[in-house]
Amino acid sequence: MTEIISRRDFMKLSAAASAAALAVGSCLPPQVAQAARQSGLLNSSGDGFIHSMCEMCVWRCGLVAKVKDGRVVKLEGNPEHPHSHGKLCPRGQSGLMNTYDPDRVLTPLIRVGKRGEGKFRKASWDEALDLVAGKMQAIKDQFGPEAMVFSSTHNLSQPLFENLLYAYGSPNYGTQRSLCFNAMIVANLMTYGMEEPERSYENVQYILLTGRNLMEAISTSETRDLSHAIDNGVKVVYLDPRFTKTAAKASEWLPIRPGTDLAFHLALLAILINEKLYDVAFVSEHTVGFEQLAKEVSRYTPEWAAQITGISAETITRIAHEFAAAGKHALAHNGWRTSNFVNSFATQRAITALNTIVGNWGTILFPSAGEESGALGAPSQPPYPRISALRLDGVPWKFPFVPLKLGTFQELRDGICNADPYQAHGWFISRQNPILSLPDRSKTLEAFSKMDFIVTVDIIMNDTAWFSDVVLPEASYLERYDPLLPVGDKAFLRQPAVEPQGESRSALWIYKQLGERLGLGDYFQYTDEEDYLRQQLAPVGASLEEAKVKGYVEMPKEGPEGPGEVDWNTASGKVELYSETLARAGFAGCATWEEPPQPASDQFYLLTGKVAQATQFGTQNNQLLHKYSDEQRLWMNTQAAASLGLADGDWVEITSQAGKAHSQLLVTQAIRPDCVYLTPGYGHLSKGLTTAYGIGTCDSVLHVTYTDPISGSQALSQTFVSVKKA
Ligand SMILES: Nc1nc2c(c(=O)[nH]1)N[C@H]1C(S)=C(S)[C@@H](COP(=O)(O)OP(=O)(O)OC[C@H]3O[C@@H](n4cnc5c(=O)[nH]c(N)nc54)[C@H](O)[C@@H]3O)O[C@H]1N2
Ligand SMILES: Nc1nc2c(c(=O)[nH]1)N[C@H]1C(S)=C(S)[C@@H](COP(=O)(O)OP(=O)(O)OC[C@H]3O[C@@H](n4cnc5c(=O)[nH]c(N)nc54)[C@H](O)[C@@H]3O)O[C@H]1N2
Ligand code: SF4
Ligand SMILES: [Mo]
Repeated sequence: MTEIISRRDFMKLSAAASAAALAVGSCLPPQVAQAARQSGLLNSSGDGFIHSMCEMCVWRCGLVAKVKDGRVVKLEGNPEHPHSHGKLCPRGQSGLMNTYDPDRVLTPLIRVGKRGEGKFRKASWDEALDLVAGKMQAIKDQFGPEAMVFSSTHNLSQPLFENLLYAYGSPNYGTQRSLCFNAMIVANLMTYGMEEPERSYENVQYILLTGRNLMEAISTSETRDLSHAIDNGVKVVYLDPRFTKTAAKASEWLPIRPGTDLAFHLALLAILINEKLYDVAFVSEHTVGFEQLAKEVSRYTPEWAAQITGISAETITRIAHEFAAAGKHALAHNGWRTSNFVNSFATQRAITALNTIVGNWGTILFPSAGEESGALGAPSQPPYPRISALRLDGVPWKFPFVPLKLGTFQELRDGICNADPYQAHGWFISRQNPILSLPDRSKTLEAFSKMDFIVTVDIIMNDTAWFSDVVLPEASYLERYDPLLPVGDKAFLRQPAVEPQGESRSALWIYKQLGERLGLGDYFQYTDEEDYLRQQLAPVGASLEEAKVKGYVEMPKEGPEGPGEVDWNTASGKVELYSETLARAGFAGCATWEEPPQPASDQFYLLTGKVAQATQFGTQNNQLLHKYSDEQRLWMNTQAAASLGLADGDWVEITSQAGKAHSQLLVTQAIRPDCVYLTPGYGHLSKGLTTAYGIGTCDSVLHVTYTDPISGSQALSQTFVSVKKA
């Protein structure tokens, strides 16, 4: 079967693939309808409701899928899920078209043309898996396991992906976290000894949001909590160079100069400390390093911060007093994707210090129950082989504070390009679209060109799949099982609502097949997906049948921790406002001003930021969401446009140190005059995305790679561009 696939044939292929049933392996997909009927979820004509989890973003809200005649016809929120509370966001409601996207890849594909040309032939699973395992083994034998790079963005089958990579023996694991929230995570680890505290809005009276655009960059539960707080009259101060939907809902919008949030927070710390407006008892009982912090910040006056941030000294002083008056009921939100500048780690340290000195632990902040799967079981497996090879991204020798497992993805990519400290030869990618999500797309394509072999697991022909040698089709989230996800005192189930289309298979199945072919079967000791879930459920004493009916099982409860009981997992066992560990490594021990670079007078800061109708670089081909998406335009301030002689709707050329792009202009007051903004997720390269291809421009073409030396985060607002009429 050597069919060459052109763009036109692509849809035909997807349909044709579902006809060819290939018998492979030991764990065939479950007969969904039959199983659901036996559990009483579907009636005799195959209609009913199945509880499962959304996967349109990483928040994974609980959902209820309405099934009719073997098709999902409607998705609703599961009222018992702590994220969705019975409601899904627009992306979640559009999840049907994730499954019924006409561009779904429904059979394994093997490249036959040049990379990026989009010519593939269909293959059986046996052929594709043998090929992938064979290439991986050959790379390992010739160059060592470190020559194979693995990358994946947070997903439920990731523990099995990690089994594959660590059992294979590679240190090179790239995740989205350095593009996302490493700055926050590493600052929290250095301050509190935990990745991310839980935030409760129940007792909040004052909220300071630093670029956390919760009304568009949605996390359903927290977006709802913020909305309720606003309804209840809680004051919300929002810092963002753009007037976003959150700015529109906030009590006060402060269009701060990009990269200067650190100065703003240092000035707040100075006022609270100099005027003794902090929680003395909490500070003396639970923290170390207050004296060093007080000494450091005393020089950061509101007047000093005003000329840096563009926010007046009066406003800064007023906000400091309001924040202090709310005391332990005040929240300085540390944001998620605050990796805006190379000083983001320092900014995050200042934010953690502000929360600490008002003593909001136990009122607003709590230790995270997280996604700890401790109470769940897992198949037994041998220990991983010892990995002695260096990572390609310089963690830990160049980046001593980046946790080994998180790594820094953009540096890993540069390590590939520069063969530093050695040449990588293969790349295994799952549920990730690095061609668009990494900064500087031409560098990412260069890294791809260095590879002897690239394999991608996806559900559609995303840009990364388009540039791969083998594409392995995962069943969509409405068609498959995944490992259980603990949320609070429950473990939630993803189960198939409908049969997987074509030859698509769960990742649990795909990784096991590859593991077995690589002689690593001991790391995949489950017969099929249901067996894996039963092994997870065994210690909890709950049955899979119960999970299928309710969509979750109860987990053993842990009591709530008050501030006195929090287990600060830091070197001192307390909250570290000053860190000896950081100081010993030659970094500032506490939050200290670090001057960010600035654009030249004829340049702009290039901002990026989420919109409610899309998730990252993976949903633009969803036909429902596409219908409701805005046209992508380059936002430019009215005054700036006038001074360049540009008008609304003009086509412009945008140039950075990394590349060039073209866009139509949106002239607006909703952005600072020194900034421009592009919505990410446009400018797809894959012609296999028949809905999204050819629309808009890719902001990653422009992004220059800059890495925060402490947290390893990519500085996504630190790209400066010039704009002229095209
Ligand atoms: N609808 C939707 N929701 C999502 C996602 C999605 O793709 N779509 N993605 C999810 C993920 S993975 C994440 S990480 C979160 C991200 O959640 P957020 O971090 O809230 O989202 P972003 O839009 O990346 O960035 C927020 C804002 O930061 C502003 N900004 C840029 N530079 C600066 C600066 O220097 N200072 C300040 N104060 N602001 C600045 C931008 O203008 C932008 O409006 O959203 C999650 N939720
Ligand atoms: N310019 C710019 N760059 C950014 C950001 C930005 O705002 N602007 N945001 C940054 C942030 S916060 C993050 S988190 C990263 C995210 O960027 P990535 O980590 O690359 O993640 P996504 O873009 O969400 O890519 C998800 C991929 O998974 C595929 N997919 C969807 N469902 C499934 C499934 O069920 N199974 C499998 N196997 N695949 C599936 C999609 O088709 C898509 O190809 O990007 C970062 N980069
Ligand atoms: S926030 Fe929206 S897209 Fe994300 S999991 Fe929830 S419903 Fe799905
Ligand atoms: Mo993210």
